[in-house]
Amino acid sequence: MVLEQYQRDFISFAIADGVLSFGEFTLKSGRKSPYFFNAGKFNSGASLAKIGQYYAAAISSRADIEFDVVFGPAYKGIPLCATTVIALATTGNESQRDVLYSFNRKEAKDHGEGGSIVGAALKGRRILVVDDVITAGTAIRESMDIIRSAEATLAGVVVAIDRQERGRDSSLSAIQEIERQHGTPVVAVVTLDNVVEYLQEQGGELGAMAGAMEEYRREYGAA
Ligand code: OMP
Repeated sequence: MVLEQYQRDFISFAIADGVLSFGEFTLKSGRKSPYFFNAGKFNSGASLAKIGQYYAAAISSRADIEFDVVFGPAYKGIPLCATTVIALATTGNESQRDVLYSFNRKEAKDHGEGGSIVGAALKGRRILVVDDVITAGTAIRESMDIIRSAEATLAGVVVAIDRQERGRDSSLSAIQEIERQHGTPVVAVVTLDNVVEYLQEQGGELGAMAGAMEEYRREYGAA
């Protein structure tokens, strides 16, 4: 497995900004993880601009994914979809340069323009969902429901990190399940394997973290 330069830059940047941290964290699933990825810590203009470029790089690495709208599920997906389309406008593949974006409200608005989607309408369009992390897949399935009820098509999903963990009931990861059940491509800027490889390359204190992550992977990793 070859770590691309943008992936190496992304991991280094996520560690420096405290987005990727090491310790003991209890996940939504109840698992105790030696690392956590907190996208909410991309909280400055400069870091938001950069994260958009990493998502754009991951999307551009898959020219086969054709989409009209980048959709960011509330709340964490809202700045992510905006920064991603801005980055695509300058660095995306030709067909990805001028794409639309939208996001949902958590509570539908019953006055003014009404509805629960802000930005580009979804109906009849091919939608690329941008999100932070998929672990068990609960959050992403909500987005899939929104797209289905809007009579739109799910073209793909892009996340910052694929934790490569199996779901509760199968040996597949939530991402693998989505790919198999819906035929939907899921792209990650980096995977857990990429992070472990990066940490091993760095050695020292960071290298020591790789061992704990591999141990976690042995316990909870997807097939
Ligand atoms: P699922 O909805 O189970 O797929 O979990 C995704 C959510 O877990 C994210 O949207 C976060 O709220 C949270 N999470 C992280 O943000 N970073 C992690 O490294 C791990 C989790 C998690 O709890 O699994």
